This record gives sequence, structure tokens and C-alpha cells, in this order.
Amino acid sequence: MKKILVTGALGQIGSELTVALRQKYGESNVIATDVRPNNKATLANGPFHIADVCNPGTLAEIVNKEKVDTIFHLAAILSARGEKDPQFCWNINMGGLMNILELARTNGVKEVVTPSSMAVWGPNAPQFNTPQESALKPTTMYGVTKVCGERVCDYYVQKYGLDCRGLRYPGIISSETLPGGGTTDYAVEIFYDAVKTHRYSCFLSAESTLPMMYMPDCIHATISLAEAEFKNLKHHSDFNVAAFSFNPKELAEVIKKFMPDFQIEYNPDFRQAIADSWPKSIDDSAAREEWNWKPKYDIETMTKDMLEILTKKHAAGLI
Ligand code: NAD
Ligand code: AKB
Repeated sequence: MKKILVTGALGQIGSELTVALRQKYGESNVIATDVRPNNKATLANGPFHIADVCNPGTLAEIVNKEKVDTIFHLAAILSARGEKDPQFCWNINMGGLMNILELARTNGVKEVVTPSSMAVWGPNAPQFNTPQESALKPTTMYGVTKVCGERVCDYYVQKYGLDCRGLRYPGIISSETLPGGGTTDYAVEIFYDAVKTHRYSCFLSAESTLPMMYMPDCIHATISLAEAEFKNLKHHSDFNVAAFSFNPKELAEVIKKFMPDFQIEYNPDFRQAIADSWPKSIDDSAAREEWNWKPKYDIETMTKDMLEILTKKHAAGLI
């Protein structure tokens, strides 16, 4: 049985990936960590430690004591927060990743899974069906750290034989934990405001099309890549993954099918420039060929599910 450590376990993705990993591998075999105390009842049934990825001593102790063989490294600063403080973003994203890779290399960890992002691309990349292999010239510090992260992970594969794997997620939509400071956050916030007030003020313009994915597909993609046979992988740390694309106006139209009085207004802020630098759709044929990736949700099934779950949470006073 695998012994897994998750960093950034309290975040939007970590809070659901950790639960899915515990269901698969056993609660005691998945050790959750984050820089802040655990506030999540859903993570209360397994081990949790406070650990800063920039100060890897605590993580090294856990890895050795628990004989960890796999790390899911999710701790990071996302695009919008990263543009407010680029040095902090570099320090956490690159400093944290280097610490995890060295910890893995020197302590017998076999596999490191760490997400990249569609933020690796900049305005010069093809906007539609962006290919796996295309110029990586991001204009955000977050994107710069994701490009460097991909390259350094592939370096550890080639130089040290460490098994590193990663996916370029699009914007992830979910109902368990609010996102932590990205540009695609609007596509989650819109559902919370819809169930609470039937209105949303969007920080991107109506026509800002971006690639997105629903959390169940994100979890499925991450675990599928982690479990794929290493010998079948031609890529390692930079797999394009995609599900569907939409802009705020199109998402509002789908929400209106379920909530006819829903209203949206547009007040673009600094995040518009970040969104404008990213692709509108992504070609994920390498993931489909190398580890059989296929998403299950589209914009309609995602919207229906999000509204059902958040309406129940709202009625129960949980949001
Ligand atoms: P998040 O911001 O929701 O969560 C990140 C977690 O990391 C937080 O719980 C935070 O407390 C923790 N953290 C921050 N600094 C830390 C430190 N120094 N030490 C330990 N923990 C620290 O992010 P997320 O959305 O869950 O993203 C997880 C990964 O997926 C990141 O690498 C992110 O770049 C990537 N990603 C996310 C999305 C998305 O839409 N959510 C899209 C593309 C890529
Ligand atoms: C962000 O908006 O920063 C993230 C991402 C696409 O990496 N959701």
C-alpha cells in the first residue's frame, strides 16, 4: 500500500484530493499537511500536520518516520495573489518545489505529483486548442514559476531518475473549498453568489473565454496520472488536460436555465489582463494517448451539480 504525503491539503484541490486518496489507500496512509491549522471536518479522520514547504525539516521528519513513498505537492500561490506579491510567489512556488524534490531525492520517496497550470502560456501561444508543445512565455510570475517547475521536475526525472509527474490544470470549479487567489476564481464565486443572492458581479469581462474543469474530473485526472505505468509516459511534468471552455456570459446563461432570475454584471479588474494572456482552449491529446484521460463533465452537468450542492449547503446554513 502507498504511503502518501499531501502538501497544501487545506486548499481548493487538496481538500478534495486528500479525501479521495484516503478513500482509495486508507485514511492512515494519507498524511495531510498545510502551513495553517486544519479547519476542515472532512479531513479530521486521518493524520494532519502543520508544515511549511519553505522550511522542510518537519516534512523530512514525517517522510522518514512514516516511510512516505509518494508526495502530492499542492502548496502554491496562485496567479492573482502572485501578481500582488511576485517575490513571495516565487519563494513559495519555486522554493517549496525545490525543497520537496530534494526531500524526495534524498529520502527514498519514489514519486512526486505536482500540478502545473495553463498559466505556463502567454499571449504569444496559440489561443485555440493550444498544443502540448508550444512556446512557454508567460507574463505572470505565477506562470513563470509553473514553467520553471515543469522544467526542474523533468530535470529530476532525467538526472536522478525521480518519478515526477504533473498536469497543466485549467481553472478548477468546486463546491467544497473556495479557491485561493486565482484568476479563474470567478467561475466558483459565481455559484456561491447565485445561490445566496441570485446576482453576481464578475471581475472578468463577459467575453473572457477560458478552459475550465469540474473537480471530480480534476481528481480523476490527478489520480489516473499518478497511477499510470511510468514506462508508458513520454511526457512527465507537463501534461495538458482539458474538459470544457466558456466565458462569464455563457456560464451565466447556463445558470439561468436552472435559476431564471439570475443576473450578472461585469466590473473587470487587474485579473482581466491575466485572463487575456491565457489560452481559450487546450489540446490534451498526449494525456488521452499516454494515460487514457477523458473528462466526464460538461458545462451543463457541472452547473447542475454545483447549484444542487451549494443550494443544500446554503439551506443548511453552511455557506
Ligand atoms: P489553494 O490556494 O486553494 O491552496 C494552496 C494551499 O497551500 C493552501 O491551503 C495554503 O494554505 C497552502 N500553502 C500556502 N503556502 C504554503 C506553505 N509555505 N507551506 C505549506 N502550505 C502552504 O490552491 P489550489 O487551487 O488547491 O492549487 C493546488 C495546486 O494546483 C497549485 O499548484 C496550483 O498552482 C495548481 N492549480 C490550481 C488550479 C485551480 O484552478 N485551483 C488551476 C491550475 C493549477
Ligand atoms: C489561477 O487562476 O491562478 C488558477 C490557474 C488556472 O492556475 N486557477
